[in-house]
Amino acid sequence: MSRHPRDFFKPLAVGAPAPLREIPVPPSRMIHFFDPSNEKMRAKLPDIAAKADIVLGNLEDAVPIDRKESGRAGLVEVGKTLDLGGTPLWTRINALDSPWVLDDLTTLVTEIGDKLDVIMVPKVEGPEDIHYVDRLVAQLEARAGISRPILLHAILETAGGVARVEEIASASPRMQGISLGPADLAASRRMKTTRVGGGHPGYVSISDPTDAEDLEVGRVRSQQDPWHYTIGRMVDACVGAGILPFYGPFGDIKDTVACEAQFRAAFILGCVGTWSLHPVQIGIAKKVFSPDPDEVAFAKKIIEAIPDGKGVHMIDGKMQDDASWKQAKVLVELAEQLAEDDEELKAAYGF
Ligand code: 1VU
Ligand code: MG
Repeated sequence: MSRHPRDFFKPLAVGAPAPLREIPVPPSRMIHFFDPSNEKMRAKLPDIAAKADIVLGNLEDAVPIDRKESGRAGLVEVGKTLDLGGTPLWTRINALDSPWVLDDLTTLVTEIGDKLDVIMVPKVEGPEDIHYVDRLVAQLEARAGISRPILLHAILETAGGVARVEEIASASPRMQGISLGPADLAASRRMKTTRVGGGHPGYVSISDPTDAEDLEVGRVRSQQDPWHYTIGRMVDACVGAGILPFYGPFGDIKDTVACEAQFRAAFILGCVGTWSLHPVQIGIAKKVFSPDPDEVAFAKKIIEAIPDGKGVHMIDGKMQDDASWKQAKVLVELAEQLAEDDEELKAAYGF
C-alpha cells in the first residue's frame, strides 16, 4: 500500500465511484476465455455463459496482432448487445508495455464500463503496474459516469511479480484476485518446459534403490508439481489481502485427466477457481471446484457434532477440535453457496 491508510479507500478521480470495502465472492469456479475477434465464438457466448461462472473476452496473447482492434470492437459489441443472463463479464487487456493497452482501457471503460466486472492485467511486475491502471480506470469511470467500481485482477507470470506478490495483492482496493500464469512464468524463470501448466516427466522425486549394487533396481519415480510453491505463495498473498487466488491455463486441452489433476491440486491448496480455455474445461472446473459431496457430508457431521466448535472430539476415529471445525466450515459454506443456484448440487450435498 503506497497511499496513507486513511486515503486508501478514497476514489482516485473526482466523480469516480468509491472503492469497495469487501471483494464480492460470487461462484468463481472458472473464468472462461473467449476470443472476441472470433464471430463464431461471440455467437456461442450466451450458451457458454449459461454454463460458466465467469466469461472473459481475451485481448492479449493468443489474439493475433491483426485482430487486436477487431477483438476490442467485438468485446464492445458483446457488452452492448448480448444477454449473458447475469454471468459476470471480464476482460484481459493487452500488456502495459504494448501499443494497444491505452485504447483497450479507454474504449472498454467508456463504452461498456457498466457491463465489465473485472479487468485482468497481464504480466504484472509490481504494485506500480496496478497503481497505473487504478488511476487511469478511475479517470475513465468518472468520464463515463460509472457508479460501480471496476475491479482489477493480476496475472502472476513473471519471476519479479512472484517476488512482489504480497505488494501486488494489496496495491489497491480494486484488487479482486490473482491468477497463476504458468506459461509466461516458465519463460520468465527460464524453466525448461514447453508445457502450459501441469507436471513434467523430468520433474520427479525418486525412491532409494532396493539393490545397493544396482542403482536401477526397484526405484519408483514420482512426478512432482512444479507450480506448488508459486500457488502456495499466491494463495497466502491473496488471503492476506482479502482477495481471491485462481489457477490459470492448462494448455493440453485433450488431456482432460491431467487437467483435472492440476485443477484439483490448486483447489486443495486454496484456489477458488481456474481458467477454462475450451468448453470441455468448463465441466472439469465445475466438478473440481465444487467440493466433493462425501467430504461435505463429513464436514457437516463435524459441525453438527460440535455445535460450538470448541474442545476435542472423536468422530469416525478422527480427532476433531477448534481448528478442524473451521476446516469443516470452509467446505460447508462453499457448498451452501454453490448449491444456492444449482439444484443438482443441492441434492448431492443433501441441503
Ligand atoms: O464446433 P464449432 O466449430 O462451432 O466450435 C468449436 C470452437 O469454435 C468452440 N470453442 C470455443 N467456444 C467458446 N470458447 C472457447 N474458448 C472455445 N474454444 C473452442 O468449440 C468448438 C470445438 O472446438 P475445437 O475442439 O475444434 O477447438 P479449436 O481448435 O476450434 O480451438 C482450440 C483453441 C485452443 C484454439 C480454442 O479453444 C481457443 O482459442 N481457446 C482460448 C485460448 C486462449 O484464450 N488463450 C489465451 C489464454 S492462455 C495464455 O495466455 C497462456 C498460455
Ligand atoms: Mg501470459
